[in-house]
Amino acid sequence: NQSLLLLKDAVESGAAVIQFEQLYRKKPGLTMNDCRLADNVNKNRYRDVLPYDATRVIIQKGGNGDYINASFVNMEIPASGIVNRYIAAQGPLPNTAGDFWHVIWEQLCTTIVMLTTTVERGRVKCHQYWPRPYETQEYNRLQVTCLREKETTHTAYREFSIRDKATKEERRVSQMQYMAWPDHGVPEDPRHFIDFVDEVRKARDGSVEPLLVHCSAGIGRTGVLMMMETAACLIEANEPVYALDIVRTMRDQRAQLIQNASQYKFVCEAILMAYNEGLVKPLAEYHKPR
Ligand code: PTR
Ligand code: PTR
Repeated sequence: NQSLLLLKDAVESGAAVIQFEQLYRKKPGLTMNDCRLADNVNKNRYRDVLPYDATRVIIQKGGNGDYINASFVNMEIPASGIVNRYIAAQGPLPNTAGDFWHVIWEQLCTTIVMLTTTVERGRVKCHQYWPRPYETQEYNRLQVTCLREKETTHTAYREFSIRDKATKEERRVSQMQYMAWPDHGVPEDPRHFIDFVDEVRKARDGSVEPLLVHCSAGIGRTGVLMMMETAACLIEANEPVYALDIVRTMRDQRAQLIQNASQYKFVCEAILMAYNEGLVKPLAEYHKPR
């Protein structure tokens, strides 16, 4: 894969980081007005991290207005015909946790990928928006129950049922949390991260619904994960991986994705590692009996 040889050179020479820093963080000409309306400002965790009007996720029947700080991001894998769909979101606030569950319900999400802990170095990064094991919490029309929870050193897996009180319809949603990754930083171990992204790909496989990815602001760590999954799919499809184009395509849909050069360098190195060590497994292999 010629593009990866070029990427390797660019990472090693430092050119990759320089090119990354020259990219726009926000696509010129796209408006961000709805997020600034009086009813919506207190639904943003950070004043400087906002969704474009064009790609923001609109809540239909949440009961608390139609705004949430979340964006649709679609990443196409040419040739294979696959479009990986995402909703990139900030970590819910106490006043937006209900809106968050309504998005999951309305957009038919089956998997939540959480890339932050609720508190980091004494600061709240994300509201604990889900109920504890075996407990149920109500969010407007929706009743959410935590069915199970399994923690490892770096990750936590939880399963929820969501029930619409009006229609009695019930669905399952799983949450995969990666815990070894402070904001503004990079994961402690690229291998753990590559394995985690592999788990995410397995969880997504076969479903066309958007994967809901969030961290604290919904730009840094969320962008790294989306880029890694996109690159893994491109490698699998034998398509070139043009790293800067991936960032640009993502930022045309949510501003500032991938927060800093160290995160960009990290994800480029993880992509190269995954490729060189054959860590990207064809998705078909997951379905073989073990
Ligand atoms: N810049 C942030 C704001 O505008 O709200 C404040 C902020 C600063 C938030 C640092 C998070 C920060 O990260 P850390 O908790 O890692 O210092
Ligand atoms: N104003 C905050 C800051 O610059 O610190 C916004 C911010 C916070 C940006 C966290 C990115 C952050 O990281 P992540 O998107 O990975 O949660």
